[in-house]
Amino acid sequence: MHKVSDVKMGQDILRINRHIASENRELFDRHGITVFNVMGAIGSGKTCLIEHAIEMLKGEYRIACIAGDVVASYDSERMARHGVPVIPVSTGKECHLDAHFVEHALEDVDLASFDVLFIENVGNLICPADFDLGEHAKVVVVSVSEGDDIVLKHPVIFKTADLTVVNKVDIAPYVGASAEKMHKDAVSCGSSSVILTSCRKGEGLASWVSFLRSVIKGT
Ligand SMILES: Nc1nc2c(ncn2[C@@H]2O[C@H](COP(=O)(O)OP(=O)(O)OP(=O)(O)O)[C@@H](O)[C@H]2O)c(=O)[nH]1
Ligand SMILES: [Mg+2]
Repeated sequence: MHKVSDVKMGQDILRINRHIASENRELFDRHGITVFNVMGAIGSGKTCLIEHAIEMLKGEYRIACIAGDVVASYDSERMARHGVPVIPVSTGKECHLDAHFVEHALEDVDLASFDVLFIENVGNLICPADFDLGEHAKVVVVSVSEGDDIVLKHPVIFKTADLTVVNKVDIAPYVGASAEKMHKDAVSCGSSSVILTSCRKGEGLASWVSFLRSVIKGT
């Protein structure tokens, strides 16, 4: 027979995570590194947006990436093709990164060798919202192909977002989705700022980079 007791696991895990995240943030600040936590739906375009960001910013800043995924090698290879160091973090079965994963990923890395760190989180609109990684800005990416009710179905993550990116607007007419509705919904959920993009057509990428620059200069 098992004894049933009242163990509040979730609370402890989140408290410990907040503690490690604040240590990560102190470390980043000490080294002058600006960190972006790029969260969002599976296949919404997180890696594509990071690849564009690397191309547009690598002349000005030294960039590094953490590619977090259940199997991280695919995205890390894509990022590395742009000539930046990438640390793959394969979570196995975990559906989000936590601050401890990030702490370990950076153990053997020279923190003086880069100024900007992109962390691609595992594709998921639920659990990543609970786990601070020590970043300076949270970005949430969705695309029109998830359906234009996706934002209202996952309000918590959009509430935490410093920026929501509604991507793949080029295919909105073909999937019967309204990118404008998604924009309005993200604002109503509390997202600080929202942009519409198409990585395929290059639309909105200037706004994407201008958001990144504003965070980098503000930290
Ligand atoms: N039509 C269209 N396709 C896009 C756009 N952005 C990305 N894609 C395609 O969507 C697919 C997924 O893009 P990724 O960048 O891998 O998406 P992701 O969010 O990183 O995916 P996961 O890491 O697997 O969750 C790829 O085939 C991209 O080429 C876009 O703006 N328009
Ligand atoms: Mg990806």
